[in-house]
Amino acid sequence: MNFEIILATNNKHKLQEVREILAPHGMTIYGLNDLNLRPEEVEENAPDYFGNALLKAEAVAKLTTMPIIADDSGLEIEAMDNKPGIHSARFASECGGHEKAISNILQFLKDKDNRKARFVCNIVLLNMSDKPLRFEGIATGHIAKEPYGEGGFGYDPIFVSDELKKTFAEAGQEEKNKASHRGKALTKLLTYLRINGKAR
Ligand code: ITT
Repeated sequence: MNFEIILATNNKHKLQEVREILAPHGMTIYGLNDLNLRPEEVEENAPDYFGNALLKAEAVAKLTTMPIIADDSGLEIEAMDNKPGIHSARFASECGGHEKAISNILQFLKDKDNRKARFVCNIVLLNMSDKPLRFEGIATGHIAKEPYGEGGFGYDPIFVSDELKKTFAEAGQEEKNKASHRGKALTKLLTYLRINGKAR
């Protein structure tokens, strides 16, 4: 039987990416809507990605004993003191959406030589062992001069991956999953689940 796990997110793009990566390994990934779970709203005010992912997973753990994963991620831009970082979602909503956030970033970086950036993802797994487990993935790259590509979501159109030599929005989903912060964190999670006989 497939190993069943819940992804504690309101972001349908994350759900799609996590499913694509984990489903081929004998896992069924449920979104909150699939199980009619309505966790309390979480204020993501922890000091780091792990803390925020844990808050999201714990809100769902109040409602079920099933294994839960949560993802907290962000875009760190060197010339912006590694911002927006853990506040990437907040930054986008304060700007009025990702499109506006992207144009603000491009404006800020206009005359900057250093365009280095990285995406960071922390996945937390709850209800599998006596303590929460953390899996981290990092994708390095730089910020493009303008947005490129139609795929992906969020900040993908301006993030040029070192590995892919193009933006995540120009990459196909499979390509992005191989090079992305989320893909790398989930590869570590998969290793753990395989060792424990929960994934192939
Ligand atoms: P949940 O908290 O419900 O999971 P969220 O979208 O609010 O959904 P985060 O708090 O982790 O997720 O915020 C992540 C921010 O970084 C948000 O603005 C995303 O659009 C962006 N982001 C994360 N992963 C990304 C990716 O793979 N490509 C582009 N942008 C990404």
